[in-house]
Parts: sequence; C-alpha cells; structure tokens
Amino acid sequence: MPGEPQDDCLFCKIVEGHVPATIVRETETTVAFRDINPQAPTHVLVIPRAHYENAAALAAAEPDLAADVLREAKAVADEDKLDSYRVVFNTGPGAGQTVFHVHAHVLGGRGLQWPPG
Ligand code: D5M
Repeated sequence: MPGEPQDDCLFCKIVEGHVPATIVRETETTVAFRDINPQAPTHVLVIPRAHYENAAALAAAEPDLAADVLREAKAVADEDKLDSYRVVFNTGPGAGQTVFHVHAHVLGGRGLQWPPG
C-alpha cells in the first residue's frame, strides 16, 4: 500500500528507530537527520514518515505531506542560519537516487556551484 512502511527500507527503519541517525528535527509527519556522507557543512535529509518512493509519488498521493517536507527543509536552513541553501530531490538511479524513500537533501554552509554534477 502506498505510504505504508516497507520492511526493506532503510529510511523507514530510521523513522521506526531501528537504525540510528542524528536526528535534528521531528514533526508528526516528518523526520530530519544528518546525512551520513555530508557534501556540505549542512547536509540534512528531510523525509516524510510515510513511505513514498520519490517526490513525484509523494506529491501525487499526499500534497499536504509534500508541503510539510518543504516547510521542514526551510526550518532546517533556519536552524543552521543559512541565508542560501539548496533543496534537492534526486529522482531515479540516473539522477543519483540510492534510497527509494523520498528525501529532500538540504545543503548549505558553503558556496554551491550550478549546474550540479
Ligand atoms: O541520497 C541518499 C542519501 O542517504 C545519501 O546522501 C547517503 C544517505 N544515507 C544513507 N544511509 C544513511 C544513514 N544510515 N543515515 C544517514 N544518511 C544516510 P540519494 O539521493 O538517494 O543518493
């Protein structure tokens, strides 16, 4: 069922507390934690507690929850006092998605180049 926890999903396990993570913010619907392989001084992942494969699936099924994720991305940036930051949803293996539970990368704290690699 869309939105239901998946047994083989790493980020569902983080939501359930079965895999440790450095959690920086939690709401009723979202969890934000530090990326294990940071690419910038601030590199936090914001995920919905509900399991959706990618941003498109989340937005189609639960647009309010997609908005929660975006609001939390800003809250992370505010907490780290970032004036400028980037929010990235890698979507599909060709774009570098490796974990198929939608996550917003919040990156900041250094200059960011455009276009990204
Ligand atoms: O991003 C997946 C991201 O998830 C990648 O930047 C590493 C990160 N990751 C993987 N395992 C963990 C754990 N256990 N804690 C925190 N961060 C983790 P993608 O866009 O799918 O490539």
